[in-house]
Amino acid sequence: MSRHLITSALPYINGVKHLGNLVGSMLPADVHARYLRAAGHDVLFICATDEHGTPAELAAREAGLDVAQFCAEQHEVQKDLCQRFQLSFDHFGRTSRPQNHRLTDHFARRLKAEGFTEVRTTEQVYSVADGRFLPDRYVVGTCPNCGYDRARGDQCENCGKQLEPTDLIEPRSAVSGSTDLEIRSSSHVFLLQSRLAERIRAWIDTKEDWPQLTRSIAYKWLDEGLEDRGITRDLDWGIPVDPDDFPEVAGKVWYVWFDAPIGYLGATREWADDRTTPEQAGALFDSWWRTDRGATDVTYTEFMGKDNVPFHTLSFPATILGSGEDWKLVDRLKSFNWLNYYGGKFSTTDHRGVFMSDALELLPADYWRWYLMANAPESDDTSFTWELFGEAINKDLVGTFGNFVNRTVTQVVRHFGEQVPEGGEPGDEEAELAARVEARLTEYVGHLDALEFRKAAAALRALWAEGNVYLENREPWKTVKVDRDRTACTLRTALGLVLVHSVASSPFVPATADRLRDAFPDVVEVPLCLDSGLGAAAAEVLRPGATLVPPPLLFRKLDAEELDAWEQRFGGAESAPTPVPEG
Ligand code: B3M
Ligand code: ZN
Repeated sequence: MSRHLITSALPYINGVKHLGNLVGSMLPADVHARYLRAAGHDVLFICATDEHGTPAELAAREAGLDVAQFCAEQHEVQKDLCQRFQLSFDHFGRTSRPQNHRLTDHFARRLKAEGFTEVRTTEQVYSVADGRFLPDRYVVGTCPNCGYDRARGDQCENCGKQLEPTDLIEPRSAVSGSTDLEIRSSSHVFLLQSRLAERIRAWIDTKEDWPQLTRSIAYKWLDEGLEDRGITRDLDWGIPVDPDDFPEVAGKVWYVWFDAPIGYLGATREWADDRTTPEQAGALFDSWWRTDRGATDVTYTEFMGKDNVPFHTLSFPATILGSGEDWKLVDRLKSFNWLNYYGGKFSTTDHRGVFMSDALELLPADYWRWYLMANAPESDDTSFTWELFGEAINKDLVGTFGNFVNRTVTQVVRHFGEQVPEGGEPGDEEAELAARVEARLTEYVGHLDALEFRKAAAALRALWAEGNVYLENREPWKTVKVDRDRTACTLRTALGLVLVHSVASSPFVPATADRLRDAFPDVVEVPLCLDSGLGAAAAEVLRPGATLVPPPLLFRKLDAEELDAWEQRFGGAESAPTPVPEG
């Protein structure tokens, strides 16, 4: 048994997440957490809503709510959706909670003490009409490079050029549209990342097992020269800077990307505070995060979309390393490409694509979990289409998994009643099946260990298929007329495989797995470990005569009409935004 700390990128608070967000962080993190628990490990799985920054302020304003109230409501909305998707967080916290405030203050103070901060004066755009400084991306105007008239102050979306807000022609506020803008100077705390670059590079050099996608993004930034970053902002909403530590920037808040990753620790502290006494909470928290206080045996794995990689390979490690304290750094970092919707982006603002709330309105979580993970955008961007979705459900879940379970249970109940059939002795075919199941399980857990989710899903699908092959070879529906013992042995073996499936499938389709496990009330409490020996263990615990409670139909087939109707409702290929012309 080993100890595993798992975090998913923290979903931003400004609205319900779409399926692309889900498959790029929270869902694979959950599959990993469930796998490790099923394999008998000690797991702490942490997530939270990421609540600070300008997008939260603007979303609150649009909703006509005070930002704190908006965040409180949206936190509950997201928490509920996560539960309904069966995301098995040990804690789902909030970056706005006091625990995160305290830790953010702590890291800022440590960075200052170690000489990694500096207060600098910057020139920034101030909107007179809005009465506030505008972050770069909230200044819009015409791109000096290509003439696109909605370029943002940080980058032109059309030609890709990196910009400064002062480069824009006819700049205006994205908040109000006002052109009454001024350049004012403002002081900010800078994190001196340039001084930490060599330490970060040396640390990344040790991560030879990281996926290529992750490493190449990190090295690209290091090779371009890691720049010092402003880590405070002129906003009202955020974690206020402690004026005793940084009097020059009193009244400002920490930049959202400074406090958000600290939120992994903040949410862990919330978890510890919830479950033990104040005296013990600190030690419990430390045992997961402080390598000098018990966390040396913890493996820490992070999950995120590729756009978040620089923050997790460079900025957050800079915070950790610069603190001069022995905090845990990430051991394994799994990043994902984009899931697109018919080749175009899912868009929160245009409400393009399928969102977590929409999905659950249509079908139970397991349908989505399976489709998304079996087609996870690991090596490349992938596209959601209703056709592919229908195929994954109808072929894999209905045709392979559901069909095997259904045929087995139907035959058992029809010929032997609601119990594990007695009689007959396993022979060569059962031994061969057992060997194949063991090989499939070895392959499956190997891919799960390697965080290769598509390959793991393919191995699981192959394991499901073994059951159908076995039934077709043994033909219990025919043999029952001539050889009852042989049939009993076949169906008992098949039921053992159903029990195997209930454990093996639990990371991907947990609700279905639970329903299958409930079919065997006599062994529902018996621990079965998800490893290569699962097949033998299941056969061992499933004694002849044990009760079988026929499970309800596991999955229903999706027909062409409903898939068409959903495509109409959510938009298909024709809904892709027309690409903006190049250059
Ligand atoms: N909230 C993800 C995003 O909205 C961001 C992740 C934070 S992880 C510390 O892009
Ligand atoms: Zn441009």
